[in-house]
Amino acid sequence: MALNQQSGRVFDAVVVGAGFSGLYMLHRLREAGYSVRVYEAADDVGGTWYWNRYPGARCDIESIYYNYTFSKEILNEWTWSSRYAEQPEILSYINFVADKLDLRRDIQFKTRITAARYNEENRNWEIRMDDGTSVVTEYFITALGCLSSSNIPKIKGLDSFKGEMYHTGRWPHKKVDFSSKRVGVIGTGSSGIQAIPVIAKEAGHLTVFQRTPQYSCPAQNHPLEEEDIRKTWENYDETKQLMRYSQHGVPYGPRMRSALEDSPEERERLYEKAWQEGGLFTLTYNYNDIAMLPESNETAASFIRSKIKQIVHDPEVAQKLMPTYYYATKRPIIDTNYFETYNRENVSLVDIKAAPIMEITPDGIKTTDNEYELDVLVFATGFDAMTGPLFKIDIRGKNDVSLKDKWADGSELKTYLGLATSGFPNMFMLTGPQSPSVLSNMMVSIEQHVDWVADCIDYLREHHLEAFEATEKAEAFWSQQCHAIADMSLLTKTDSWYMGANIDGKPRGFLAFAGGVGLYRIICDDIAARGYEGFTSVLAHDSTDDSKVKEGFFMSNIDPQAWFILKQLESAGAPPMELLTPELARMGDFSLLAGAPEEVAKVENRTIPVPEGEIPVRIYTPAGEGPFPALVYYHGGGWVIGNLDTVDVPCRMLANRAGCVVVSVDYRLAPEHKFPTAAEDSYAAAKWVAENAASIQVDPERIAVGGDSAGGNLAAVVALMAREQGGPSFAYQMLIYPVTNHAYDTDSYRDNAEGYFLTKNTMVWFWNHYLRNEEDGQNPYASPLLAEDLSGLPPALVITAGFDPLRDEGEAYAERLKAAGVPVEVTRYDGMIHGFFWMPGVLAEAHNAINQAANALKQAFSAVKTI
Ligand code: NA7
Repeated sequence: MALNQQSGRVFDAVVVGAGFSGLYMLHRLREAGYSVRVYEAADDVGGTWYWNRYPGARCDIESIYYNYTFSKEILNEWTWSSRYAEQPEILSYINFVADKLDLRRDIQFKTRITAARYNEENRNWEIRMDDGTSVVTEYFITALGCLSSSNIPKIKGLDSFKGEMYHTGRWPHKKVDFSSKRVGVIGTGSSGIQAIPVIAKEAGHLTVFQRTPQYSCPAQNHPLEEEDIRKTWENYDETKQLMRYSQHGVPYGPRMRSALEDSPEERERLYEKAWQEGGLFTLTYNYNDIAMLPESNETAASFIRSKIKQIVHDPEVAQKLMPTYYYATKRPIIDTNYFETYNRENVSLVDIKAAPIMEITPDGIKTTDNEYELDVLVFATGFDAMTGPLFKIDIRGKNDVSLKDKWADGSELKTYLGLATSGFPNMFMLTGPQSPSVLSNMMVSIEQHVDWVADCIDYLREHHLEAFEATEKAEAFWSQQCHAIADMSLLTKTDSWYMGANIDGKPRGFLAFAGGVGLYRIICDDIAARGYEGFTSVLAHDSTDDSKVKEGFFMSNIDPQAWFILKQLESAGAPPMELLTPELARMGDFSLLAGAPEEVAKVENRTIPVPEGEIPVRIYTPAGEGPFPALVYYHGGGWVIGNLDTVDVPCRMLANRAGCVVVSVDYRLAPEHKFPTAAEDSYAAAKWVAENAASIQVDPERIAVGGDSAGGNLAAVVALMAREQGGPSFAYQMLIYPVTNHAYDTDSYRDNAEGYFLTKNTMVWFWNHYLRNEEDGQNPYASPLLAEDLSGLPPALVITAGFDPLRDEGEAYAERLKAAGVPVEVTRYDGMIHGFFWMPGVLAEAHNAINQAANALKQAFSAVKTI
């Protein structure tokens, strides 16, 4: 309160930084009628492109995609001169936009924000500037850029150097004259690799001090014709959509093929073609597993090493330039004549990993084995990325806790969506840590963040909500996803600035969301559509609504992990099943969700006879001495899709955990084989197990039937058939979210009609393929819930999922079984979605359900034994 009283003007929003993100944020909010002030330390707009003026600085994303897309007019009025624009041209573009939208009138330049403090009572922020003034704002928005805090390593003697010193990220506005001078460059990241060939042309002698050799591919930069640009944006909406829902923010993506699927010759041909074409993603996009599998990665890495060997004449120098880390686990680099530069007489390379820098002397650099006299020293040593710029401001949230203290330990860096963090209400971070930002085309990430924040602020105003804050639960969840996704790739296996590894003492941890900009957008949009789940807010003091706090993390109670998987499936772009042919629908591969198959003592594929033919089965036999009890298992998939592989993982787990033989049945599918084929095949398979028990080490007295979804339906139907058609008698029926009735009129159908995972339309599509006619739907062998009498059936386990159209019919069946005197254990997994039983690779609850089923089977089998 006291702080606020001393403050000057009051704004709806204060934005820090006038780079691409700050400028668009200003525009969006101003257009919506908010009062906004932007503060910028520099004396003009540009952000990254204002500061990084070093020779050779250019963008690594094709210029035609490295511009704002929010305005067609702006897009049409600007023409890029080359494939990869140089820094001066990008800065001109930013100036052009700032002029066009008249943005400067709301920007205060040459002003650095030193502190930002949240006032809990007034629910606003006090922002302090380096000129001693302060203002108050409801929303505090950081548009600081991810790479704006330049890193000059603390090398002994740094200040003693008599010559000129520069950092690429703080380059002077005047031209630096290298002619005839002895120049040293420390650092061979993107900046060093862009600057080195240009400096080499001018310098008397250039010495490059390299710590880690880098992979770099040619940019193959070339002038652009206006026609090229026009063509790109001819299909403006489509191109924009492609970029927005892509992995990296460009309108193309990787080929869906493993590098290991091609012959070495074919790989070589494709890599060579990519090398000639140039570009940031061209080489990696040949395959979709280069950043995932070490063996695939090595194919690309060794190709680039072979190129270095070809280009660099001196084999010793070439050897020093050979990188060994996993390719593309640092941001890939594209260059113009980088490796060729080492063939120049006036360039030498010093390996400072072999002989580290001891100190900087007044005359140059002293390494453990030599001294290098220098007139100019250039630091191309990168940035304290992502968190560095935030920590330069003393940001304090609730209870006066500073952001720096909150994230002091790397493992504690937690944000929700990279946009917000708990304890810091009404603060938004544009392209913050744990957003896709640095892994993408920044322009796509920036526009998405700005649009989301602007829409969010509109929503809060409309609903009279204040103190908008991420919950601890939400940020813990998000951070866990960020780590899990990064850990699935090779990204975390390399020391890089993505990991915070380039800064001494900086806690290690992957700093970005590696799931791609498409998935990220889907997630952010969904969270907004659900009323900003994962955030809390408080009703404004003047609101007439008497409920005080709007709560919410996943108010719907869906398990966040399950929800996350749904979003991933959505972003993979698979169309709803009902729009596909059965053949196409059967091609879906969900093996990642199932996880790695565990070892089972024996797994055997066989065919068994059924009426009019034969069908495959897979028999899993656990370790130990038989005869074993057995579970005859029917996979799900609406009688239309699914096979033995779909349920391979849970079948293995059940065999091991329940200590039983599992016979997984590949019954014939609809629509080729309509009702009652699947039911009859399933019954025949169960009879076969009973009749051939001895030959497969099974005790015929202890056989259970089970299945999930349509497989649950078949298990229930087989139990009915056995009761009515003379056996065999089963010890148990295990029904996992079973289909039990050809009807769509339950609450769970109403609540979950549009998904999650299984929709009403897909269920209708399944039933229509399965049944010959409406009458079949009334047949208890299709709809066991309609059977007149359920007495005398085997004891049952019924598992249902909270977010599943089939929930109520499964539970209704359990109730009817109970009413008929059948012992039933029924469990609803509240936050779960249909299909979760075969997703142990990604869902903890799948493990719980499989363990529960295995225990129930064990008990049922032992009950039979003791009778
Ligand atoms: P980078 O990619 O962080 O590169 C910095 C370079 O400086 C890299 O070669 C580092 O070697 C080297 N470095 C850093 N600290 C030291 C010390 N103490 N001694 C010697 N060498 C050091 O920064 P850039 O500016 O090139 O690029 C940043 C991003 O801008 C880039 O990824 C694109 O997204 C655009 P190391 O590899 O750490 O051994």
